[in-house]
Amino acid sequence: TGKEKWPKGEEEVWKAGMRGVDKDVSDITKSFVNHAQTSLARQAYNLDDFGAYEAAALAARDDLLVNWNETQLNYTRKNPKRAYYLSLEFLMGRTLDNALLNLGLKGEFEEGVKKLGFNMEDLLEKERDAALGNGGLGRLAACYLDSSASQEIPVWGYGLRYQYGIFQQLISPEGNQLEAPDPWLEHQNPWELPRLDVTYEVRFYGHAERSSDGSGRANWSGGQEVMAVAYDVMIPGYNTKTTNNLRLWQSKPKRGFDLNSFNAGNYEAAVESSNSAAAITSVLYPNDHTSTDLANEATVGKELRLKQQYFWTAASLADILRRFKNTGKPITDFPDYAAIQLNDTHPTLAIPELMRILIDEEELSWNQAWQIVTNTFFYTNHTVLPEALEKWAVPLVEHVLPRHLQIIYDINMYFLQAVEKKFPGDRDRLARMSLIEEGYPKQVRMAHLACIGSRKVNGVAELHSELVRTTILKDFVEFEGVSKFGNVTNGVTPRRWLDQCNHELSDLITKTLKIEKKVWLKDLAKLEGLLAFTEDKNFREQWAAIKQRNKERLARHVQTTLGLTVRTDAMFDVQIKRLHEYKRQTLNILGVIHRYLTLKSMTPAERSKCNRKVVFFAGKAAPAYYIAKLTIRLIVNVARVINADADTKDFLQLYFLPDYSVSLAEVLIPASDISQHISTAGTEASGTSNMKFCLNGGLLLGTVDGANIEIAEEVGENNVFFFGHLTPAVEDLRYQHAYHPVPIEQKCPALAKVLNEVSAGMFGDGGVYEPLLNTIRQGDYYLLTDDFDSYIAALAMVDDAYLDRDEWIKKSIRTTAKMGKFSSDRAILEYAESYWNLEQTPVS
Ligand code: GPV
Repeated sequence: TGKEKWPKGEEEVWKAGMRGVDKDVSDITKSFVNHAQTSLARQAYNLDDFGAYEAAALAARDDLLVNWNETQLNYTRKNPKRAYYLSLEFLMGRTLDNALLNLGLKGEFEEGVKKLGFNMEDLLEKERDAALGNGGLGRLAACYLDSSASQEIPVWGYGLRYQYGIFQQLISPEGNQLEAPDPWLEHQNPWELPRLDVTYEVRFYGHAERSSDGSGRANWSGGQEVMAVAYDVMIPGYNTKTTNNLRLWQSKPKRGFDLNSFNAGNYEAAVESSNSAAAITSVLYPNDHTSTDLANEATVGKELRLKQQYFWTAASLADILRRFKNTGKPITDFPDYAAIQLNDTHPTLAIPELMRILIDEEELSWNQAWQIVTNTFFYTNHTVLPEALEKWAVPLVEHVLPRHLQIIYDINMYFLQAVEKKFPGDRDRLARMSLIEEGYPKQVRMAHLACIGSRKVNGVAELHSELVRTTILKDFVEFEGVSKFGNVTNGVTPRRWLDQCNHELSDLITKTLKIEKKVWLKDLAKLEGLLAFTEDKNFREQWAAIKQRNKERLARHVQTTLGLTVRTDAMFDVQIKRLHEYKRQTLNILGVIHRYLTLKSMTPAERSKCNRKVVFFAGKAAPAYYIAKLTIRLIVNVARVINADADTKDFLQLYFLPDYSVSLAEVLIPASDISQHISTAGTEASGTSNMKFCLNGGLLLGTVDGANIEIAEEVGENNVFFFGHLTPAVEDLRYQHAYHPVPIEQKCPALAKVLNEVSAGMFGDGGVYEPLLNTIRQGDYYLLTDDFDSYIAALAMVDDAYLDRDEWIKKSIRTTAKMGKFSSDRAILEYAESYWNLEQTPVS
């Protein structure tokens, strides 16, 4: 295009002042020392490991910013269609190691800090996790950001800048979970860029008055106005300049305090209104898989959560629209330039909000506005569990967002008219499909709103997407046609979940495949080349030795953090995920007790032939989820008893590792021989940790559920351990439990024996656990009594397989080799191509 005119001042003076990305160790040490000296006001005399981490982070951040600036300028110039990923959760974990990996500067930084007297591994440990999420849903968002940038796709994330992330989990001496706050912003956060000039006003409450001119417009005024301030987090791609953006909103009072109240001498009320504005982004809600009406929150808690959702969607939409308007295109072109992905129903208010802007502010007709909306949004569903489907009480929505309730009712009216036209006289269908559920109070069904307001809807694994089509959204498939309802099987980023967390294995793979790491880490199907080496004894030995060192690393971690000694000459069996009845940690712990009782009943000679095993659990329970907390308590107390039993402790150890996090997962996953993904069939939408374990050569013990099925399809059924009833049987089994219950002693004597030992106090006061045990004895909604025997049989098969160590290692290699499909690069490219219609836009 020839030379462009320099924007301002003297080009040479500008250019002389600009930095590039550091390349040499000497540039890096210079930048490090410079930051220690000026940004941190420290010197060699008083720089500790934490300060050194901060100096390294600031040096890396400068490099990221160079690329970030170029990427954003490139996007502005080329103006490609962009996607916006709206998620209430981004479970990022630590950043420094990932930033250096993606910049290609790991080695240089390591050498640089060594010259300055530090050890990189120690510095990395000083970083605190950014834990703005609960579990799989939030971590998926983080993997997708990494893959978008790595694949050079123009995607921005939008979320909230919570002052407090997911709570810190403590375990009391009795085994109870205690929650402590996570003030992660206590120290300065080098990974964000405050954009104090990027602000929007967001309104709550007030009144909405429809105009009398028949235009359908309304005027919404009064109420509370809160400011949204942007904080940008740089998202570097792997081995590319592309560095995308994650914009997090923080709330603040519109004015420091309400001058009117202040003048009237009511100082307290003035301060209170500013408190309530700040409260909006104060804390991440710790309820996973729970709609607010089950979250045991007071009305204030529910209202605050609704305000969070609206605050975030309103600020994000205003920002997206401002960016679009800067291009000068007509508003009707909006869907050609912006695709908005709704990560679950949490951002669904974006649908009525965009309608409001288009109708009340842009003065479009209803039909024009609806046309734009339904070509802009895409909705991902992450669960079919009824209790997790979001609903908001109509009176609450009316109070907080009066104009949006009007719009929701209008959407519903036009929608139900159309349904009635297609299915005349089918009143049941209308009631089932309505956006409003009848009752006291009436409720807005957010999944229905997200569905009809979106261009496409997807589930997160094949089975789950089929269940979406045939259960919760069946009527909508019949009404709108099946082609709107698709599947994008989840994925995980191989950068963090293989190269970073298991660099020895990654190096062995590179050496063996003779393919550059930067190639196969972005084209994970290349792992298949490992299959050719399963018969290579030397390769198998190296493979096994790395697993062993990863176990030792985990054992060291447990030793230093908990003071406990874990034996490493044993099979490591791991279940790490949020505590939830459907995930059936209870099945696992009852299986452990069964194993313990079996070992106890053996002679020493019999025992000595048994497989040695260490079982690990980790995971948080929602603070109000009583049964989940009781499960933790049982695990901790079983561990206390069996780890102290001299008869069995050489053969069975059990640990509950507190405060599960991304960083802890990075140590646990590479150390696992077998991991458990044992949800009742049809309940786990996908699972993503199953993919991480298998990518690291851990085998899978699981039910025929979620992405387990697709993993087995890839690695072959003889390399996974499946058990339990299948999805189609579940409904029937539940019916049997409800109407023809069989006493547990009759149905499953092995399980009955375990429950009786718990009741009788083998692990401390048995009475404590009655409410947990009763969920199995009565109702047994998650079908433990149906699956227990086949679970125990599957565990025995795992033991047998492990005894043939050579064959086990082959299975492990085959598993890793066939995991290419589960890269989040594949998933994000599917969204970009089949949903958003985006193109790769490299920095030129
Ligand atoms: I809904 N998921 C989650 O972590 N939290 C939630 O509130 C809901 C869903 C999870 C699913 O349980 C997993 O199966 C899935 O892999 C993950 O979302 C990402 O899709």
